Amino acid sequence: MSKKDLHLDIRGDDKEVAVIRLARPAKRNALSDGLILALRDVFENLPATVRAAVIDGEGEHFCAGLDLSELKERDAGQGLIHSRMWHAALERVQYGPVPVIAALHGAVVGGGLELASACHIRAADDSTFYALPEGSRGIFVGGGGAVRIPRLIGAARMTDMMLTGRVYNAQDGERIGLAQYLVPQGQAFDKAFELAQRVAQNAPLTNYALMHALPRIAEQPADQGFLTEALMAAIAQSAPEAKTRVRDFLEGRAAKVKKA
Ligand code: 1HE
Repeated sequence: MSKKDLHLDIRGDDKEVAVIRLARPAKRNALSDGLILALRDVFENLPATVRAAVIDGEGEHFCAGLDLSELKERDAGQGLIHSRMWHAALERVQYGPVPVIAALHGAVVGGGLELASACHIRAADDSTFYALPEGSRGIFVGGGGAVRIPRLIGAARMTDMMLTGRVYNAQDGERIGLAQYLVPQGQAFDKAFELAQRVAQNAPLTNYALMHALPRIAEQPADQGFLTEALMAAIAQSAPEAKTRVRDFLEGRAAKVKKA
């Protein structure tokens, strides 16, 4: 691995979008330890101009999951540490500095689906397919998938995927909530980049609330969730940027919501 397997490119007029590309196409972007650590490092060191990120994969597949060639020599203790390493890295994706949009195509399997599920939005093209082959390899998810994937599609569907090896195609994946956007083959990156540019225009505090407060509120008992929501709302609306944006709307300078 190392950084040669993970490319970072800062784009946009204001250098506001980080494009992070898994670049091991010969191994279908399988996630070696080095690649997982590089992902963690990249999210810990994004330039201050960056307001949103895109993750995609080079070649025909987004990601083939865990690099199975590194699995064979690990004992139980090492396996535990390894899984916690994935957790730490994917937590930097989910709870890092900026919203992350996954551009999906081809295989999104095993740890690849775990990575995609740590992102905030998933845009898939028609070639995408989703699977959790851990079941047939005699192993289990270890990159946070058992926590994040049921929150996207429900524990029943995840259980079915792992027990039976069921593969979802792009259309069914979008239908059940694995992706929020479905576009023709070859267009996932463009869609994800367009979304990232849109997300980058939001007030940073709104994006922060969506990344850091909303998932916690959604897990809280309603009574606590309402209070956390109120606290977050009060903080967000007190920001000078919120006041400017609301004034811009009231004085006719901001875009209206258009019918879909
Ligand atoms: C790999 C891996 C990998 C490919 N680790 N080397 N993930 C899986 O069980 C999925 C395993 N991979 C596949 O099912 C297929 O490779 C794909 C459907 C993704 C792509 O198929 P294809 O025909 O395009 O490629 P290929 O010929 O199978 O693979 C090309 C090369 O990549 C080949 O190596 P080569 O040296 O023979 O050229 C493959 O061995 C290699 N390769 N996938 C290592 N995953 C935190 S826990 C997470 C647990 C998991 O993720 S388990 C699920 C692992």
